[in-house]
Amino acid sequence: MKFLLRLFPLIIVTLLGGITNAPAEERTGNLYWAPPSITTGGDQIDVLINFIFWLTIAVFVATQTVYIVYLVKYRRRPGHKAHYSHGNNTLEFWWTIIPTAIFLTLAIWGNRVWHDLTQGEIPPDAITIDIVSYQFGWDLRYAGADRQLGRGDVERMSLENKYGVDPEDPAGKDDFTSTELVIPVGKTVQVLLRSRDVIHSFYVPAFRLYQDAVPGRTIKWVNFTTTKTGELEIACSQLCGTGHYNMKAKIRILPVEEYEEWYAKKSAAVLAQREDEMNAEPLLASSAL
Ligand SMILES: [Cu+2]
Repeated sequence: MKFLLRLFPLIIVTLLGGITNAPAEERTGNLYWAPPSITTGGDQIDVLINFIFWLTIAVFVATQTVYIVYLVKYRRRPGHKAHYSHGNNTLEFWWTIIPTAIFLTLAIWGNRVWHDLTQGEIPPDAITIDIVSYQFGWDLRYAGADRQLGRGDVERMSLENKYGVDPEDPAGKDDFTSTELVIPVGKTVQVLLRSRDVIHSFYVPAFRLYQDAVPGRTIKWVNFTTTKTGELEIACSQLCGTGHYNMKAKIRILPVEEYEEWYAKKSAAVLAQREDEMNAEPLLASSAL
């Protein structure tokens, strides 16, 4: 108990530090709706969401109107006797058929949109990025100079091997990591989504994208193509622990040339680092003797 009490000020300071370190970006326009979609498939989701929204409004207005009309029309008054209804087969038929048809339509429509956006063919020049979530942040891995991501395996993940990289796979030797998601505009990005600890969620409203990252699984169906450059944030939308509110990563959508420049710089840095390590090894070996 005493130990906990001693720890208390530290916990408070940590929490306050966390809060002040996380100033949310203030939204100025479009406060009551989702931010504009900037992915090629985003419109399909918007049409569906708008349809459900307006349908809900229409049903709400219709049912509330009937409710109010009946309240007034059949209110208790002297000289009016209550009428007991024993059901109406025609009415029951229609109020079963219409909602069933609406729900079936939404289910099939939603399923088709989901299929289109997740199961479509991924172009061969798509960029594959390994995104690993953890309490409380995101680790990203790019393929490096050979444009081939080294094999990553959830079974091999540990604190030392954050991406579960296979040390035998030569394709992984030049992979580089990043703390921000940098992508070129107009190119398809395929995400390999994983989690090291608890369930997190990769959520980018402007991409119309929301996918849980589940420990022990590699989710391969997340892919998107952006239509605009700009800066955004990845948010985690699963309450994953005490630092959940601060779980974010920057997204930078760059023109292709700028992206290639960034990519070349990152690849070169990792190659130089590898070379240094290789040169250092014999030295270490001789000093050990
Ligand atoms: Cu999280």
